[in-house]
Amino acid sequence: MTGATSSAKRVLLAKPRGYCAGVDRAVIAVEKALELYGPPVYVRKEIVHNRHVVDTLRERGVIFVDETSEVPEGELVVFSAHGVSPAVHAEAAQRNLRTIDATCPLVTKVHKEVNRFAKDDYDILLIGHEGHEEVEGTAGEAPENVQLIDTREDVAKADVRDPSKVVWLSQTTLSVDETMERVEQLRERFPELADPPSDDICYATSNRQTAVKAMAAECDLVLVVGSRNSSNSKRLVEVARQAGARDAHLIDYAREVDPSWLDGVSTVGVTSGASVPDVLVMELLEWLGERGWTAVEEVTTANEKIAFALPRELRKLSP
Ligand code: 2E7
Ligand code: F3S
Repeated sequence: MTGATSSAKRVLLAKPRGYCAGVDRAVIAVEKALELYGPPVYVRKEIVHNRHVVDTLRERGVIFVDETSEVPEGELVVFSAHGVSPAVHAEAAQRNLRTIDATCPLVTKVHKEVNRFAKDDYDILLIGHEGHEEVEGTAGEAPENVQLIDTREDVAKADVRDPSKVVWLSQTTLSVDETMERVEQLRERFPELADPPSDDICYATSNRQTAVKAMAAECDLVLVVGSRNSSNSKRLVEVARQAGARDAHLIDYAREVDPSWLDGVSTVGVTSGASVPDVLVMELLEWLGERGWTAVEEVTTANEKIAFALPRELRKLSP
């Protein structure tokens, strides 16, 4: 970079960023439920892991609960985009709850893979983050067959009955590169390890990582809009750093930017996680604009056109 351009303030804006098709569908499902049935609508866990989305829906009459046992008998409950185990469905049925399942279809696909491999009596090594709702739901499809592989230590601890019948599957929102490393470590232990029939890391996760990677090396600072509990958003911060960004931070709102992060910075990269409404990114651009970062250049690595039909419980009600 020349001296002249290196001191110029500019923003590189990643595309794709923000809402994926599964989040769009899940948020619309809750909005439709509010419209059709009126408040309160219960949602088990955060519908998506975004503070702004959750706070806004709460203001409109959504009650977020941790477990279906907290939902009064006979009421309506929406299951979050991250998916639920069969045990949760069974508990809801037992309590006579009406349900709308907003599980992302790409998570349902992984649940089906678990069932298929469990039926063939495979040991399933599920790469994912301990405690994340998605892996709890996915593992819950066949708890006897699934072992969670989070850290490198978990690779060493994995215990399979027949090394010729073992497959790896994964959470949808992991770092693509780190997952491949974990697979290689697993394959060293289990050379006959089978691959999933198709990618489990979803298109939105990998596209957002590709976009941030494309611009990271040019950035003095990357700001990722997303919440602390959002796996895919956190991965974008890590990927930005690994791909050469000098610094990277996760923020929910523009007001959380620490002005000291901008000291000596000319190029700021901006992106957002799959659960983040674009209005939050626009507010960040405005905030940066007020401080001299008015030149915004979009860095596009893919054009996403994918959309999902609403959950079937809502489709039935549509004319
Ligand atoms: C559902 C699934 O809500 P998020 O921030 O969730 P993560 O999994 O990244 O914490 O993002 C959207 C989303 C991603 N994956 C929703 Cl399974
Ligand atoms: Fe689904 Fe991927 Fe979004 S799993 S909810 S499309 S991040």
